Amino acid sequence: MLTADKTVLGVTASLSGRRWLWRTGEDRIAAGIAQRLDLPEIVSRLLAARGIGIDAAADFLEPTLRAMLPDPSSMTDMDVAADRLADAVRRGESVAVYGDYDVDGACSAALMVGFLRGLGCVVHHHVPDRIKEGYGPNAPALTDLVGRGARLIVCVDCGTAAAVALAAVAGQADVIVLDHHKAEGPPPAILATVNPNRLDCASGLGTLCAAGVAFLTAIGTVRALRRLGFFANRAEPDLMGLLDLVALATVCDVMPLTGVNRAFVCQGLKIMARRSRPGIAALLDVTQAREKLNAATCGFALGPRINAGGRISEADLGLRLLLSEDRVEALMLAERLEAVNRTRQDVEAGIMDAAMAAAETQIAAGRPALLVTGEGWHPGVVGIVAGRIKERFNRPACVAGFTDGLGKGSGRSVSGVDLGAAVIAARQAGLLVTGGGHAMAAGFSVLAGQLTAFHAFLDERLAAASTMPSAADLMVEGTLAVSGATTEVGRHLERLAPFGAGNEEPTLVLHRARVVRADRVGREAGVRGRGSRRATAEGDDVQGTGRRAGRCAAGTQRGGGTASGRTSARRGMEWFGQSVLYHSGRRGGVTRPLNDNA
Ligand SMILES: [Mn+2]
Repeated sequence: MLTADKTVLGVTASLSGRRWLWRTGEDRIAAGIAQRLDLPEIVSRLLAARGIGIDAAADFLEPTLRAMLPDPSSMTDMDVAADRLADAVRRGESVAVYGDYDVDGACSAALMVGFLRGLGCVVHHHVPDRIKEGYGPNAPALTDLVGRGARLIVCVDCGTAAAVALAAVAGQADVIVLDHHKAEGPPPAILATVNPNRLDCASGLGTLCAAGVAFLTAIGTVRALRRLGFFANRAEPDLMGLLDLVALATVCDVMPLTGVNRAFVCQGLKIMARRSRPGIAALLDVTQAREKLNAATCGFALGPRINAGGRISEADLGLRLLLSEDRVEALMLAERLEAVNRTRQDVEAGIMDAAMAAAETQIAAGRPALLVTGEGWHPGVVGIVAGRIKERFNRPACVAGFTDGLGKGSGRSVSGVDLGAAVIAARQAGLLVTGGGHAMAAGFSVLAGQLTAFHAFLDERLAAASTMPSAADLMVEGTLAVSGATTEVGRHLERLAPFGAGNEEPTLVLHRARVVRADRVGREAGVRGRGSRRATAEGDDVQGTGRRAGRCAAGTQRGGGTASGRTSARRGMEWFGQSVLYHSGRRGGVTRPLNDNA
């Protein structure tokens, strides 16, 4: 499905060192899709490049829950969990929801708390503090929830690996885990562990985030209650209204936006646009997100702010915002998160320059794995810094902050390099205090005295990374002339949205074009390439302004060529170019794109 056999327009190294490679699907499939659905060729080619078959194309363009929603009961333990929750509802029991401090944790907790309260339960909740308590359930917090009267505890986005902590409340409360983290062994000895990634779950739903699992659990619970006649004289809850939370969590947990996840996000964005949840509406107002709501709004505007509380302030700020039913309170919480997020950015900026410089030195020394540390670096932001370093150098990168001789760190990897396995192996080799993760991300803690040995271990284990190009390849899916970048084509391309993991924003090369002006747009613009950039492109006598949505790369080809007359390209290119018009240094010369690193 993915062929990358030759470079696009002969670009073997852009100014930022990237190769431009084709990402294309099979011509036969593209042609079949175009014919079946009467689409412009460029759209059918993009669908084929995403591995979408002829029969699946219609559902991809119109992803309905009716077509995509799986049977909740296909997940191991779901029926037990749903029956127990239905029981709690019928008896009006006191329930506790134990969450997590990231966006998926906050969303899945808000979903469960709201759902159960709506059905009449008394619901307590707890979100652990990242630094004081760490990830996952802990015995003191669980015991406290029992002390507050909870007879049923629902852990969301955590709990699969918490057998020891969960044993603390055995016999005092039933425990249900709704999680999606990969299980390494058997589930804990509790009432129910609903997790598509537990070893014995054959549902095939491994790409759900925890909020997706919680949503399916809500459906299962309503179904159980319906069977019991609970709704004989009362209305059933509006489960679709919970999809804004599922969409937000799915995007922010970087789940692939395909299959049922795509349906969740499409429907959830519509719910969000109705502004019925005061917390999300308030956060949108505070962030002044003016563009049409899309996956990027979740990933870049809402997500970081909800996360900010858990990173450097009160862990449950995000959950409280999502649960708020009062617009005034919601606005106050949103403003607090906005302020916390600014502080987070400052904290991060304070680390970034030093970390980047250290990484650069290691690159110059030829080290395959980057490991940079600093005294007092805030453990809540080291993961973000690692991600930026990884992107800049296309190498696995770990960043740790030290306090009292103990470093708490986080790592991010490039595809094809399993960082999590290396960190686990380092822990097993006695080089780390704690360590775990998966292929693309890992967390660890390390003693100062072990740092050198840990870095050497990573270098050896990840030696293959040193042969990777210094910048990631840019995958290009098509070319356009400036005159071809019309509003109509743009509208068709937007039907492929929402874009994100598993369904990347298309990158198209705008050829025979020259950027004549480029301005930065937006408050965060240019700080770390996060903002958007407005660019004016000129293709002979055609001009256009690119802004928002899509990625568009412009290069000048040798010999140039004439685009077809002056068009409404200004309007036509509205669609394009959040950021990236790339261009050649010399007009008509060899293609040397200035910047595709945005
Ligand atoms: Mn999660």
